Order: sequence, then structure tokens, then C-alpha cells
Amino acid sequence: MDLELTPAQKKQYAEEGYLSLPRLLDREEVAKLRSAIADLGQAGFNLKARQVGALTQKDPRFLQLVFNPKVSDLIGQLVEWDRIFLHSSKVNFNCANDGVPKTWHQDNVYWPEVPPNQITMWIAIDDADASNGCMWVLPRSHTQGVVPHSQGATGWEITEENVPKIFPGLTPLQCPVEPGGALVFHGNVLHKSEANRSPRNRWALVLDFDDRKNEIVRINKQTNMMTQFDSMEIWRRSRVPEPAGGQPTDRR
Ligand SMILES: O=C(O)CCC(=O)C(=O)O
Repeated sequence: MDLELTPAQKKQYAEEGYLSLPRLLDREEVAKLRSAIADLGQAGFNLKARQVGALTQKDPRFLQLVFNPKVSDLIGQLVEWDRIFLHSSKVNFNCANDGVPKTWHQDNVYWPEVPPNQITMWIAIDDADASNGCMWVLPRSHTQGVVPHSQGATGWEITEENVPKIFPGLTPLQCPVEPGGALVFHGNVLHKSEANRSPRNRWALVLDFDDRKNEIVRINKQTNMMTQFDSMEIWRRSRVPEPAGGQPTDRR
């Protein structure tokens, strides 16, 4: 894929709040990530859970993904920030036959301490389509700021019936993508996925980025401990990351 976003793509992201990138990663890159996810199972993580987080701390192949220019440089083209910070990386398993839906929500509702400017990259590892729980977005919903959510079965949510009341006139869009395809969306864009009722798994990687200026400190109210974050600078305007991963290097 061409690493340089077109003016039309940047305009679409700014106006609609999301961008679909049908072939972000190639077959080899997807295969490597699929193995890394399968190896999480070998390491004792439950691949039937809804998700496993803090991936970059678990396997270097996930770290290489975030430093891949197709990821870090691409995010850098969409934001004005000087430094980009990865604050969360996870795999979402919408498992064959009994996947769990994730109801409508804005990601920024999860990061209330920071200005609401997170950006999310969602990468399909499997084919994601209407029958196995692909993503949906509500284009232009990022223009209203963070709206009140209620607590649902899988976290903060806005119920189906409230969507048209809060966002009148906006039309939901289903976003099927092939393996290696990605969606990038503003943290205020309303999005969801439906339950996987097909016999095919729908695995996806989710990377959350923020402006390095924002210090994200989230305390678990029960344990009074800081939640585990990836907490890592991945990109600077004056630098480019190394293609093979590792630490960013000077452009000069
Ligand atoms: O991967 C999914 O099914 C849902 C992703 C999502 O909305 C999230 O993780 O915030």
C-alpha cells in the first residue's frame, strides 16, 4: 500500500471521522501477526475471551507492528501532533458461533482524563463481514464531542434506540474488510460490532494512539492501581521509525 495518504483520504478522515484502508498489511504481515496471536494461546492466554490487552508487552511482533511505517507514519499523517504515543494495544476475538457484540460507543469515553483526541486503528486478521461481526461506524459522529454513555454488558454504550436521538440524521455504515484491511477512526466516532454468528472466527487488532502531551493515568477504582498501559512513544514529526521495529531513528 502507498504510505502517502491522498488529500482526499485526509479530507475524508477530517470530515467523516474515519478512513477505510482495505490493504494496509500484506499477507506475510497478517500471517506473522496471526501466529503471534496463536502463540498467546500457547502462553496461557484465553483465545476464547473477548480480548487480550497490552500486546506490545507480550510479544515483539506486536511491537514491530506499531513501529511499522504503515501504522506509525500513517497515523502521523492524520494528526497535527509532534509526538505520538501508543497507549493501548489489544486483540479482539469475536469468536466463531458465539462472539460477543460490542455495542455503540466512542473510544474517548474510556479516556476521560485527556482531551478527547484519541485515534484508533482497527486491523482485521480474519475476513470481517456482515455475518461474523465486522465493524460499523457512524460517519460524522465525531463532531459532537464525547456524549453521555450508560454502562452495558461490555462497557460503556449508547443503545441502538438512543443513536438517532443523539445523532439525528446520521446513517450507520457497515465496514467489511479482508485480512490486513484496517479502519482508522477518531476517538469520538461512534462504532460497534455485532455478535459473530458464523462458524468463522473474526480476530482483529486494535491500537489506540494519543498526543504525547497527554499524560494518561487511569486508576482502577477497586485496586487503586494504575491500569497497565503500553505507554510508549512511537513517532515524532522530526523522526521516522525503523521499518523493522525497535526505537525510532533520526531522519537527518
Ligand atoms: O473489535 C470489535 O469487535 C470491537 C472493537 C471496539 O469497538 C473496541 O475495541 O473499542
